[in-house]
Amino acid sequence: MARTSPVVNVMQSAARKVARGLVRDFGEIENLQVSRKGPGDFVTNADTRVDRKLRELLSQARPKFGFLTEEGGAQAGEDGGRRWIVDPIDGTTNFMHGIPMFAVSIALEEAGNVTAGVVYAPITDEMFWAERGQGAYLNDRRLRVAARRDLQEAVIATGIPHLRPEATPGYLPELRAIMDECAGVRRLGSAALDLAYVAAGRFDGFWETGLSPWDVAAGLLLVRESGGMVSRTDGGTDPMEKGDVLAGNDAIHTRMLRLIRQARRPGPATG
Ligand code: 2AM
Ligand code: CA
Repeated sequence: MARTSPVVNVMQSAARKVARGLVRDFGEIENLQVSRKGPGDFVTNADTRVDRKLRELLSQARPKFGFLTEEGGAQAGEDGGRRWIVDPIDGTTNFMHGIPMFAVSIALEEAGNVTAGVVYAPITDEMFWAERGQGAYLNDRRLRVAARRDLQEAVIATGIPHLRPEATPGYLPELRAIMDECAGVRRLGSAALDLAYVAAGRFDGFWETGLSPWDVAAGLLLVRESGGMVSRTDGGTDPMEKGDVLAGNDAIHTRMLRLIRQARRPGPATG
């Protein structure tokens, strides 16, 4: 049986509390889908409400910690070394479209290192959580990344750039290189869940750029604590700071890194 520390209890309980409202809102969104106006404002309100509620719940439990949240930005705390990194709804576009792949992501950063993380998917009621040095879990079950070493058998998740035409020419060769070599590419639309699924061995690998720290802070710890490798897509060691993530078991990570590097290399001059 997995034993949660007091701080992880605080994180899980905050995530579950706000999730109850999110499940209700999600039901409402299914109705709003058919209205002409769509659920846009409703979702923006849900995002800010959950952000505020999480800050309230976490501050009650740990009054001195600071915050970095998607909706509220950075707030210094009395305890300068510790802060919560929070994404109230990761996968907002899915949420808005009535697609159930979204999650609440909460990480605790201490002296620049993420030491605890939870990614909670309200619709499937799956609590992914990890503590530095203590392993990663789905509910009570210990997680390990997938053992598959052959990319041909691997299912790889990615994030396709959207509304960033400047990113498209760089991304397409990477996608092509990976899709030509693996068993299938998936695009869930929530980086936090993508990383949780890598930790759980559902996905064998994941890459995406253009992310923010709150999208990946908890998920990166999940992958590390389930025995996986994480880096930037160029192999650099600060994926969270750059919002540039490559994750998988060591063999898949190495293979993907090589393919992405090759895809980025300028082609031979022609003409
Ligand atoms: P969100 O749902 O909280 O916006 C999907 O590719 C992933 O990218 C999701 O985790 C999504 O988080 C994130 N994302 C979407 N748009 C983004 C943007 N403009 N900047 C950073 N991250 C973004
Ligand atoms: Ca997000």
